[in-house]
Amino acid sequence: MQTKNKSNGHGENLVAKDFATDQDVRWCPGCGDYSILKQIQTILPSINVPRENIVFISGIGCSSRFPYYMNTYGMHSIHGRAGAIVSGLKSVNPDLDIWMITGDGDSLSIGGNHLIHLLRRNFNVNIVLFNNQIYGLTKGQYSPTSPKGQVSKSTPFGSVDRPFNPITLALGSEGTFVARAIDRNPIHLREILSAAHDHNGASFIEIYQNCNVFNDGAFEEFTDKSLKDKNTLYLENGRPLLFDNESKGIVLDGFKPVIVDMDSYSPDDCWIHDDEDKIKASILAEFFDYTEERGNYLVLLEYFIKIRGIPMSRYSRIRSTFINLKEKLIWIHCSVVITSGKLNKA
Ligand SMILES: Cc1ncc(C[n+]2csc(CCOP(=O)(O)OP(=O)(O)O)c2C)c(N)n1
Ligand code: SF4
Repeated sequence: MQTKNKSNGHGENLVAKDFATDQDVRWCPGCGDYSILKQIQTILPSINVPRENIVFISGIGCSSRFPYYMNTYGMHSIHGRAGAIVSGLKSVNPDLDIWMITGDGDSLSIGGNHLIHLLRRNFNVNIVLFNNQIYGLTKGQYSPTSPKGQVSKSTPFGSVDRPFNPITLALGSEGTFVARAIDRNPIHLREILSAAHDHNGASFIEIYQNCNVFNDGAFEEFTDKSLKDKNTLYLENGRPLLFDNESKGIVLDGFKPVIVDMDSYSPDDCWIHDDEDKIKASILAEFFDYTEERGNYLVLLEYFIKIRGIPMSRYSRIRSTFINLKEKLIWIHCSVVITSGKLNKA
């Protein structure tokens, strides 16, 4: 992974630690958030964007403390509203490189409405959703991704709700880049973050993140040494769907994916991943999600889809009118963003 930036527009050679602040990181020891912070700081020197053009915007939650730890501009905003702020900022200043940091409670519960419209509008921004299947900051209530039956402080007898699958939600919201990664696989996570940044449109990454205090081991099937190969399939564009050291594969029986033993099949029989095929992405995301009926829980990592959408551009036309009409309002809004940044200029 390249960590040096050849040129960031100012002839600076930045490295990962240039993106760290002097703030004490206040996550619990062992929290998966640390890995995500580290991987984002690691890829930023290679994205070729000056630091003063980078903005991290979050809502509220443990994950949403993220902008404090980034030596870029940033805003730790209001619970669930990061999507609205990201949309507003990108529409008035399309040149900014905007990253939205959010949690499963923040963006799938109170902020669900903003998230789906941010995806639908396809602004060229990066949305990073830390999914720990719990509300961490408010000490362990169940969230919209908690599995049915989850015992938590707010569901002492087990949750009766059916969880969202963030991937099918993003696909259904017309997402043009939809991917899943996990905190415990840093190499893969960095690849996905870089690919998301390269995508011209709204990139959505769900990251499985362990909350070791309130929901420890939620993703153990995909991190435990003896289990992870059996349960994890890495999608690769143009490649057959193989996993468990290529001993298992996936073939299509009509429209139904079926897991097969590769003793009796060849890779040519398998489903070939096409990351521009939205219908197949939806089948993959739907079929391999956990359901009581199906009982299987094979997780798919990598991007499900990377299609060329039309990034939001008509807003730039509206923008000039808006600025003329509401100049003062725009300036108030922008100054909030700018003064809450923590860019330590060298
Ligand atoms: C309007 C509003 N409602 C509720 C809250 C309380 N609250 C703060 S964080 C949070 C949940 C955060 O969960 P998640 O997004 O999963 O983030 P995590 O802490 O797990 O990273 C809630 C309900 C709030 N701060 N503001
Ligand atoms: S409560 Fe959970 S999500 Fe929050 S910092 Fe601690 S381990 Fe991380």
